[in-house]
Amino acid sequence: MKYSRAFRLYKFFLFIPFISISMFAVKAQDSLINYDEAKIPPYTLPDPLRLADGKRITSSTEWIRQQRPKMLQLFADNVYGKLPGKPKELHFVVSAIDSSALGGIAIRKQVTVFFTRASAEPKMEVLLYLPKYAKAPVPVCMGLNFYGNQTISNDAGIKLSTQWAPNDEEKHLENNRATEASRGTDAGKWPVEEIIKRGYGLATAYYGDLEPDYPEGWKTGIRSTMKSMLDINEQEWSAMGAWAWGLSRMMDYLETDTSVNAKQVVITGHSRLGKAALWAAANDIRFSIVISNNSGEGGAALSRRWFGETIKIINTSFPHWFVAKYKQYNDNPQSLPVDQHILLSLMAPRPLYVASADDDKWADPKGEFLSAKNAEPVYALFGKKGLGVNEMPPVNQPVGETIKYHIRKGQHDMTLYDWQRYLDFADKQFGK
Ligand code: GTR
Repeated sequence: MKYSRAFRLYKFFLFIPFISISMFAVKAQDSLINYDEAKIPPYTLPDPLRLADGKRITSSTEWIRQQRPKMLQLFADNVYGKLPGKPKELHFVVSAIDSSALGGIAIRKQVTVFFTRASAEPKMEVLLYLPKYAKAPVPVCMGLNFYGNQTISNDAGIKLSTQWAPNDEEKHLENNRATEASRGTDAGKWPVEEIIKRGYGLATAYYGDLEPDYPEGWKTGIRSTMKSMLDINEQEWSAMGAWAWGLSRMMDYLETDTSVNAKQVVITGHSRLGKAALWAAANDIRFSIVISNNSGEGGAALSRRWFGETIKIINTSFPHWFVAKYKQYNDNPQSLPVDQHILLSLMAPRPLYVASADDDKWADPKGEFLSAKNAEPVYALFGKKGLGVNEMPPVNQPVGETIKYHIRKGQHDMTLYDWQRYLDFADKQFGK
């Protein structure tokens, strides 16, 4: 997104007139924002290898059997909430196929993922592009989008989203709905042709299909509509949980599509959707490569480092993103039993790419780097190499092996540069 963080926060407060937190709350937070390395108080990160009884684990088997489930549980209890499984009545309807999309290089499928037997709400619309001339099932990159499937490309065949969307002049979302003019307005984040030409498919869905992104969104999203089906109360999970859950349902569909190599699915997400992707991948090991693009606070960045966005700020601006208990750590991130390097450790031994942008101070690029760095001990249990450096690399110079990191020149965004690095990484990991 091109707007500054402050402006986008401002817009967020504007489009929800009934929001209880006033603009003054944002102003009051200014003093809570730090961009000075010298002012960061010392902090100690929890050790992912230390068991509750003080012993340290030394093998991948101990990690998988003993420590990993405990760490995952700590994130569920304190940060993201419970994550329910697949609903019994889940089913898919391929509603449209174009076998000559994007000027003839791709097949476009539009698939409705129904969460219940009834062919009505609640559902998620998945847009899938596949390289047309593939000789075998293809690897697929997947992730949620911010404004509706039609915004990711100018392809006129994409169905317009019918869900609630935030009003946005630049994206042409009006009266909380998509308009024809919204087509392709977020295409900069989705270089579909490039992905297809590299031999990958692309699957995406609008995150608002799962839960509209505002504090009361749970009332119309899956946390309410799927409540009895999933046997979970609305407040036992979070908006982040709802979005992560949708990513796993998208994976459920991909597993049924014979054109897709479901063993080679790359999960990705930008910013808040990067946070959702990380939470999805921590829970669901079917995602074989995990990519965090500028996910920041509550995503890849360390919470204990006082730089840019903080737990308190994120919980105040977006009270619905995480569970209520997370607010207990607003003034004391040190007391959180986990930190985000442990979330990244939950990806092990799968290849993990963490990316920052140098103008994206709000997301704390260094905190993202250090988080990836501190996931190395868990990867080492599997004999996997991490970043291989101790200092942040210069801009546009990726480092690392199974854990990779780059800091791109520029703003908070997901650009062609980022995608090219991710595809290079996937090629290497998949031996392409
Ligand atoms: C910001 C929020 C960030 C990030 C971002 C985005 O306003 O503070 O944590 O998620 O939104 O999603 O673009």
